[in-house]
Amino acid sequence: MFKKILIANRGEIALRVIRACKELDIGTVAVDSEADRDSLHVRFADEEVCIGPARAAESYLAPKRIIAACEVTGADAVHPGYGFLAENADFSEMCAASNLHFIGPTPEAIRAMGDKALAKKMMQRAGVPVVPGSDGVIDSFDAARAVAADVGYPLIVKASAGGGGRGMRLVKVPAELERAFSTASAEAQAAFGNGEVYIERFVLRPRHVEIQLLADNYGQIVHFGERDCTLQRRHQKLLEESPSPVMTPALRARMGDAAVLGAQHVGYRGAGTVEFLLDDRHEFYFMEMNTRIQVEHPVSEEQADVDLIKEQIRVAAGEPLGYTQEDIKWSGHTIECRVNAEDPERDFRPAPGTITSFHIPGGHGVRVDTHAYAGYVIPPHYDSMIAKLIVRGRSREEAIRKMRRALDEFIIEGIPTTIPFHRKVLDDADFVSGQFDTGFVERFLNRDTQSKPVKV
Ligand code: MV4
Repeated sequence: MFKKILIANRGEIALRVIRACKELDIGTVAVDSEADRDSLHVRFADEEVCIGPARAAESYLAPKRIIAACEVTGADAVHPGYGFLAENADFSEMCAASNLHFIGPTPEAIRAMGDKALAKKMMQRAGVPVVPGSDGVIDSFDAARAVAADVGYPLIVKASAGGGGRGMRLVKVPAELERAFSTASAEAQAAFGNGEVYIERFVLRPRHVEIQLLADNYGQIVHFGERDCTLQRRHQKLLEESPSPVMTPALRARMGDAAVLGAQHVGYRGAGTVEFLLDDRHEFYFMEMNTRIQVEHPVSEEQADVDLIKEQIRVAAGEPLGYTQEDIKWSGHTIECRVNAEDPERDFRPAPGTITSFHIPGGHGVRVDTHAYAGYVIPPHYDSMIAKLIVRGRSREEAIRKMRRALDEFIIEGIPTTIPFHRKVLDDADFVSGQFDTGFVERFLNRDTQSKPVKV
């Protein structure tokens, strides 16, 4: 097992990893920027190294500074968390070259899944359902026109180097194709230094459902069921839940098997997530694979009663899984609300500042993952998420009631947060029914008046 892990991240995820390390008797090194010296991850780690100024490019995104911090402290492994360097194949190679274990998949897997067109091809070859479209990237408008005639409209042009909603163009009619193809490619070239694009049929009113995976170094892979992340705004997830309100045991088995099959095909190791689009006919299609632990991992932890970070560290250290798919059981219902320092009344504008009072909800089935506290100053340089509120109940109805109660108890003063937004969503008839798609949040926000709160 590792002796000392350096956590190359900040905020709640840094704290989350430190907690797992403590329970595994592994030493911890926190790194921080000059803007994060008062952060809780620094307080709770065994050691701290300040790696640079507030600007992420000179601190959390600076591979050399992080590797230097490992060398001075004698850390033997690096946990990248999510964001920052978590899906940077070059960084994982630099770690290996410095005799450091990067806690994550191989650089080859990170690279392959980061190339969205290649990832889709590999998944298709493995037998995972994909959205009908071009066979890989398209290099001319003539080729695009030929594919479009086959695929039909509406269609979507996606950047190979994009992902997470970046570099996409919806094309409703043939007349829009040429512009969409050239602007998508030019934008991708400017944003990612790679102008390659591919084409897919546009799946109407889908849900976003993803499968949590864990693979050891010996080819054993299990899944921990799904998370429904349909509730998003501009590709930012706001609320996640498990099970998906539209899931059936048969669909879960098929989706879980598909995700495991795809991961086996790419020789996957570690924790990962396969994202699917799910249409209204219960057909699902591979969307992307995330080669990191995700923000919403606690939903699966609560649902399947597992500490995914500890498991991720164990398999990275070379331990075999030690259990099979049949050993994994899920029960009840889990919901997570992301609490962001943003003003829902002002287009969710980030609102950093000082938290003057902070009271965390508690009670049975309530979990809060946060690095914030009363008096904490939220720096303006990073992500605006300050807490995750996770509740579980025996049923979706019980979880909704518990979430309403917990949101009412969560007191944060000094800055605006997304708590009032979540509270309204939890009263919404369409949310409560479970019958919604990725357009829910936009429709909800554009409504003149909120519908009467519904009981569950
Ligand atoms: C799609 C799609 C419809 N059809 N692909 C958005 C994020 C990126 N991972 C892919 N995305 C989409 N791809 C096809 N062929 C609709 C979306 C999409 C979406 C997906 C999941 C959650 C929210 C979304 C919001 C808008 C568009």
